[in-house]
Amino acid sequence: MNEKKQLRIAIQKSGRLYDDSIRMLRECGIELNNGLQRLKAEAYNFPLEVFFLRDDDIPEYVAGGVADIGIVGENVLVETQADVQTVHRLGFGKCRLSLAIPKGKKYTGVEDFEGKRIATTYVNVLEQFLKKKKVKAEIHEISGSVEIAPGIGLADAICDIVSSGSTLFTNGLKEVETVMKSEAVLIANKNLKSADLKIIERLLFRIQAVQQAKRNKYVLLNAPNDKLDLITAMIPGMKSPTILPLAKKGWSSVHSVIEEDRFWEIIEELKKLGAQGILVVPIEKMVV
Ligand code: PRT
Ligand code: ZN
Repeated sequence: MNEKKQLRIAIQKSGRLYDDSIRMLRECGIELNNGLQRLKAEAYNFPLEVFFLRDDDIPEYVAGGVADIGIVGENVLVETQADVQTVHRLGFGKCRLSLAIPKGKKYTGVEDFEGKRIATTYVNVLEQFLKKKKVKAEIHEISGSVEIAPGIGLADAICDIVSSGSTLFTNGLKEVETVMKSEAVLIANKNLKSADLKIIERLLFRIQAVQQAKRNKYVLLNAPNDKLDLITAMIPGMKSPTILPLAKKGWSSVHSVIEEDRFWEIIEELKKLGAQGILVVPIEKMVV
């Protein structure tokens, strides 16, 4: 392949987004040459150069053109207020930025934060939220271990990232308001040249194929011919199901694609309609 131009992508050096970012690239068929050196890596089968950075720096590096695109949590993107465009939601690194207070305290509503001290790393996001809610509070910026602030008398409440809630729980806190929901997003510099945009388009095409595949399953089943119409209506697939005659008279094999979300519901219906030998297989890539 004639690949002169390389797109530069910034991903987290280590931390919660690292594994999923690398996995996503791998699922897109992109292999990195020196992933272990962890400063810079090159893909040998795709025009991509990977920079490994701290997540907080990624939006600014992309805005400034040091990298062309990047993968970062929306929470960090909104906090840094970097002038970049969000190209695609990646579906991993899901979490929420929430306000939490000591477990024993009563909570009636967001107005309870009036005049209170709130510790957070996300000063800008919290400020915007409180402004929208017309609440005036004292925001204390701390860079790490925000969850211990109320316990040591540094704050009345915290605003921090929550995923399972166990950090809050073990620190005697309860979540009372969601400030924002977040997931990893693909961001891009706003002034990319058409050669870069073409590579992004190729990358996006692959990302979408991977995401689509994860949302769907391939299903194979045997159906009595007199129920074929009903059964194929249940599993319309991408265009229409494949129907092949079985060696056993009066029976057909039906192949189709079903969505993960409705998976069990559909399988139950198919069984009721007389489908037998139902096989469900994961899909690796799916291009619609
Ligand atoms: O070193 P660098 O600056 O690059 O990394 P970092 O330490 O700032 O970030 P990192 O690796 O912790 O998180 C990177 C991104 O992952 C965040 O910006 C979020 O978009 C996303 N993410 C998803 C999370 C979590 N889940 C998460 N649970 N980020 C942080 N946490 C922390 C949270 O701060 C709290 O301490 O996990 C704890 C809460 O988790 P639970 O499961 O106990 O609720
Ligand atoms: Zn960080």
